Amino acid sequence: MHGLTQDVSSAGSAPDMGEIMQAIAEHKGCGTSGGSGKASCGSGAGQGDLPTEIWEKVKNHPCYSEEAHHHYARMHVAVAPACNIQCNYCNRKYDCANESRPGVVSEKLSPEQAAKKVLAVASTIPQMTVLGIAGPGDPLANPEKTFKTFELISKTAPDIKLCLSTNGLTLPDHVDTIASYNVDHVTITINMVDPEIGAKIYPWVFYKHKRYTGIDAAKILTDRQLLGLEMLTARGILTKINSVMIPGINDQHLVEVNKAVKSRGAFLHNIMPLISAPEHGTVFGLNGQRGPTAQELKALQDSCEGEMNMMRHCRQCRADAVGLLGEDRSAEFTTDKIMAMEVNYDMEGRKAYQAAVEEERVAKVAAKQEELAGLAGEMSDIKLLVAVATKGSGLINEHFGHAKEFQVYELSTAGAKFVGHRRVDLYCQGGYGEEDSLETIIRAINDCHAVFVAKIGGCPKSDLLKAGIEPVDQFAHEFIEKSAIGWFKDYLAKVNSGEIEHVARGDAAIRQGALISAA
Ligand code: CLF
Ligand code: SF4
Repeated sequence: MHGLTQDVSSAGSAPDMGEIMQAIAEHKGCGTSGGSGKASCGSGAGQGDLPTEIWEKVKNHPCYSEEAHHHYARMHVAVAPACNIQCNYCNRKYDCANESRPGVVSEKLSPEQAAKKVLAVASTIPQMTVLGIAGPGDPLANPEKTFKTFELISKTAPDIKLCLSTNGLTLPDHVDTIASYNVDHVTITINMVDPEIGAKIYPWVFYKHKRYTGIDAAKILTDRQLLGLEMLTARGILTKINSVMIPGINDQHLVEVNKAVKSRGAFLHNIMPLISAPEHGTVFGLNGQRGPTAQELKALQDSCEGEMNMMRHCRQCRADAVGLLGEDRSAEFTTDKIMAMEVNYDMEGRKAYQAAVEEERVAKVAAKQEELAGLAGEMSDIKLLVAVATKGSGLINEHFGHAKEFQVYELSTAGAKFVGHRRVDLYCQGGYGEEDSLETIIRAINDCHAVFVAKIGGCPKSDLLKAGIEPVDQFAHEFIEKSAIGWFKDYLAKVNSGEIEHVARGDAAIRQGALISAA
């Protein structure tokens, strides 16, 4: 099984990995397919698209591989409370908003409690493959606690990958320690490479015992972030860049950020929407700074995709998140509960479970390829979005009324491509439909032509139809991409025969409310 010991050996041959990383940086290698010019890699890259060494690192990391996120889970432990900078989208009462949704408060742990929690979760959720430290402040502003936690976990659960997310200010000071703990996935939040723009995002940074403000602060931050990135690349550590898209401040500039990080060997770029509401108490929230719409976010991600791998499945997790992305089980693992839990760390059982997951994955890819072959020769410029209710495993296996989010796929003659997700309020609360939540759902998926569900009641069905969104329940419990491609073939046939007219949909809303629940 892919374990840390294997990663150790690859991290040990750092010069080779450095070369590979450089090759990734130089490659615009996303092969284009079909007439669409669509990039075929990105976080959706598969085994054939990546060097073996890289594939081994990403294949069961739910954030670094879009495909893996349907099958594998991550967990965070909230061991790092302090922070050394101030972001205008952050309120320190809550978790670090560079990796979490605003308004979330995680339960803080000591490194020892964190190690126990990891064992408890790994015993219960065999597909949990990655442990991340992402707050609630900045992990590298709390280096003792962060590295002590990694040390304990690498001893007791050596098959779990270690992952870290940072604002980057002190990153260059810790790169060697990061490498020595075999942490081979690091996220840096980079929102600008121009200090003038940075001064609008960061009021201050605290560096070498001194507080800096304005352009001076932003200049120090960007220099340290880019230096840290280069140092990680030289050591063969995979890096993901998170950027918060802030309309009117850094939205256009993020294209430049994308180029800067790509040229320094970043593996993946994750452009996340600013989520900003007055009740979060942040500078941006109180100033009325808006977040992007779904179309604005997708357009920016699309424009960067020709340059490098884009992540579109980020859920802006809380600092104590547990489970598949989009399915947070942190409430099952509170400190009281884990301290009372019997831990049975069954490495063999975990391996067997993950082997079964791999078989399911292979079957899914084969089903998609088979259906895709049926699209060969179709000539059409139509591209449209569909929403899917899923509980994971790449299946349409969620009831419309139970969905807390919908995954969004773009369909074209090139196939089905994951392009995002939309969080919604549960439509079914206690077994009956709530009108307000249905309106919220329609706003969230208003840019989609259809919604695929395992089941749906008559009432929401007719309201969706009135809104121009086709509810599709005929593919219940089947693979998402295979079903979506099959439906799209029928759609094209109906357009070609004149039975229906293809009409473009409007924009959709990204939910902006205070997201304080675990889900
Ligand atoms: Fe955690 Fe981040 Fe590692 Fe993933 S989350 S430290 S890279 S294991 Fe993932 Fe969550 Fe998005 Fe982060 S979905 S917020 S990108
Ligand atoms: Fe808040 Fe994270 Fe920014 Fe620190 S780095 S101010 S915790 S969002």
